[in-house]
Amino acid sequence: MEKVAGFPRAMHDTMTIKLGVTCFLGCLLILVATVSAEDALIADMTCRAESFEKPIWEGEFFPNISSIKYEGPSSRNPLAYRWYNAEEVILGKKMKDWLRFSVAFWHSFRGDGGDPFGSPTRVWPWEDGSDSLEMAKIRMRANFEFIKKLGVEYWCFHDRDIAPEGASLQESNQNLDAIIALAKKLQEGTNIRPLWGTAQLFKHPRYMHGAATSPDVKVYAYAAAQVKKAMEVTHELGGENYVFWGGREGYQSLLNTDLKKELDHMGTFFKAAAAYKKKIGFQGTLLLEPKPQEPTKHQYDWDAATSISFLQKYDLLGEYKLNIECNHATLAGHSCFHELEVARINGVLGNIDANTGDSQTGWDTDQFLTNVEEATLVMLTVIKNGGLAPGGFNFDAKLRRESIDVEDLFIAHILGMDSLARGLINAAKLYTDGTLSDLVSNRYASFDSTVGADIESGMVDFDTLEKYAFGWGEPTITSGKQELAEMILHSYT
Ligand code: XUL
Ligand code: CO
Repeated sequence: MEKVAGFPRAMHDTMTIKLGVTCFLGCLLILVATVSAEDALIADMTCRAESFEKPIWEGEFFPNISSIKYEGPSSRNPLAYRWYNAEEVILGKKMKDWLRFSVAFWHSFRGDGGDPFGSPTRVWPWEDGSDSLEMAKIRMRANFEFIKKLGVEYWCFHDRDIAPEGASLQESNQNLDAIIALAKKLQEGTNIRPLWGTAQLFKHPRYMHGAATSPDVKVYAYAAAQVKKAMEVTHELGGENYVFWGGREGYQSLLNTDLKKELDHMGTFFKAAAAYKKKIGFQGTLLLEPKPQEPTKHQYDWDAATSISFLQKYDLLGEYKLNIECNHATLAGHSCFHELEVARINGVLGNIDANTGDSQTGWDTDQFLTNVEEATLVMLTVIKNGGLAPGGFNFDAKLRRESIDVEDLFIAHILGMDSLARGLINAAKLYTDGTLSDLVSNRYASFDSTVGADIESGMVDFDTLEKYAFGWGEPTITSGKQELAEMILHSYT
């Protein structure tokens, strides 16, 4: 670990920034007060020396943690992978290409452990707690060191979590440009790129009635301008997708809401976004992220099926896919497997926000997905989908409020990555073995007959079906074999 003046490099640099301010005030006090000439001189020299130091944190942010390596399932090292072996080939593809892991900037670098009942618990060592541009630059450097040490290649961001909101839209755009320039520099010579970017259209009070679904045309325009800029910078950084999560696109009361108008506005907004994507030559996939509620009581992108029918109605199906988040799936009363399968069979499975909820907690806890059976089912869908590229797995997941060490941030990601890697290994065996898919196809075997094939191609009318029903008589009932299906799944988890 590099040390400067007896402190780890990173700690020293933060102190330099803080000292810069305290020194200035301290200098004045000491020089004005009646202290010895020697004390005043020492104070003056210290202050000069400190104020000449560049107030930029350029040292290591995680000095005690080196690059995370694969050590295999028997390892007991919490800072090593047990299952995620990036180069290992599974069903003809490297693990890293099946999984395409991404770090979510907002949780990892803006999350502070605060919840509706309590104050923040977590202050990363480099944080000064401000929303300044300088602090934003420091965080971006920390993000890149973290990504490199984890050995992943993607990160995801909202415009406003990487750069502070300014006094005007123009100033916000300038702040964003400054951070994007730095991120671009940090990406140079690496394979690191954004998996996706997005605009934060839910935090600022202007969006309290919605963004694309706001009743105020000025808010609609502001949101469009924000998306325009966020899409431009995602493109500039070589981002592979662009996400729309409509946190405020819904209602709190249907009594004051024109449902049709709001949905129509959302449709036109998404049409304009798709047109703008083409205009700037952005090749990334546009993704809608369904969530039923929270923060609003009803969000329009309720679940995969609702979002697909919305895309169909507004003729957007060719332009958009879905970003399925597991905790959003459970909030909608589904399993993650259900949402993924609905997206897959409709050809719109674009990306996964990998997280999970807590069965005893009713809200979006955004925990890291660590349940191996759930991970196996998630990966079974991904295998059937032929992978997710250009999408991947974004860890839209946060540390619990009580986890406050930088080491916890690594451990959480390592466990999340290992769980999905283990899920991939299990799902590949389950898929190759074929017992489960045979069980499923056997249930539908009667449709393999000539009559069945004719029915499936829509050639048989009700009169003909009635004739068959009279002739065949009472159908014999057969077992659904759910327990056997579960037994097969368990034999691979
Ligand atoms: C909120 C959520 C968002 C989106 C991006 O529940 O999942 O972080 O993923 O706006
Ligand atoms: Co999400």
